[in-house]
Amino acid sequence: MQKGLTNLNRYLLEEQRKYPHATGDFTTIIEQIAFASKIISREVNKAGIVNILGKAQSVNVHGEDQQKLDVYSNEKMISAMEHLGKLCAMGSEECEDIVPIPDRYPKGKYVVVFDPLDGSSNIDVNISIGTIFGVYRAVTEGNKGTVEDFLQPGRNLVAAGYVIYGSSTMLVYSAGNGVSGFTLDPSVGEFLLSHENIRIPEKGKIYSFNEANFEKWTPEIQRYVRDLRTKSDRTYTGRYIGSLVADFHRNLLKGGVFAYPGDTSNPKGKLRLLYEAAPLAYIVEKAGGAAIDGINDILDIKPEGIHQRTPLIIGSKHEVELYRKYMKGEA
Ligand code: AHM
Ligand code: MG
Repeated sequence: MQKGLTNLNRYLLEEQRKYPHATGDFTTIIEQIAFASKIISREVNKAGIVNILGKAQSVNVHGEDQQKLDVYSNEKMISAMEHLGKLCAMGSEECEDIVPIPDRYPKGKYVVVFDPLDGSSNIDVNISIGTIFGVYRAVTEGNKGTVEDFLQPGRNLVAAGYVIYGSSTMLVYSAGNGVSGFTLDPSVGEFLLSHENIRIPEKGKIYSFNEANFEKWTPEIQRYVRDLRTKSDRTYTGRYIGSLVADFHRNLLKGGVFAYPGDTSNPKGKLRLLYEAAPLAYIVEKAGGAAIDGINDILDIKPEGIHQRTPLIIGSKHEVELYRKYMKGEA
């Protein structure tokens, strides 16, 4: 497909045509996620301005504004999708319980999970943040989604993606058939195909850990990081933004490993399996990389609760598989 001339909608329609039995339900869902993300992108840009000006005037606005932007993004995602008639429930990092579809709207066979605005504490310093999403087919009968529909391993995802609000806004997406990237052209308000068939390098040169937690890691993790620095056949460089989508996106394009392991304060790590780890694991595997919790593939883990946390080690196959070997005592 022609780069720069193919918009997301055309791409989705052409993909849909490859599956003669496709109903188009799925295309509609992704289109609406993209629509919500354009609105969020606009507000994130505005919030940046408000925060910078706020700071210059010594007005402490950021704490409250960030909070509001999380909530705003959550509302936009929900309102973009609840009326479609394609979903039976939604799950959001911002909501304690699953989000039902209001009675006034028809229901459908999919459920969507999302983190509406990840890394929002970075807004006031102009650092990229993002929206992460995943789509599952519901597994329970009836048209009211239940928690059971969300407690599926990531292997069952039918699509996943993220939007990064960076120097440009980009949507990266896969429905199983390769990973594609679309860049928002604000002059026409469209996501245009900019990155076809994204493949993560087999080996990378970047490692992304919050090394301030070093003393709280197990000896195996400490040894892995130490060996990357000193014993590896490659020269590594450390890059850590502290904004998952931005750290992940960079490593997806350049190669390397991002990790938020468990530590003595948070044995299960910080990141959420359903809204953050599984969708990004789906993307990375479709791009030729890997994602584990240390031992298990992230996509094989069946969540026990919708807000379950998991250690996340994700990126190029070489670095991720090496990490697994360290954890198993095989390296
Ligand atoms: P959030 O969901 O509250 O925004 O937190 C998630 C963020 C991720 O984007 C990032 O990878 C991580 O927290 C960074 O955590 P830390 O500051 O502990 O390194
Ligand atoms: Mg988050």
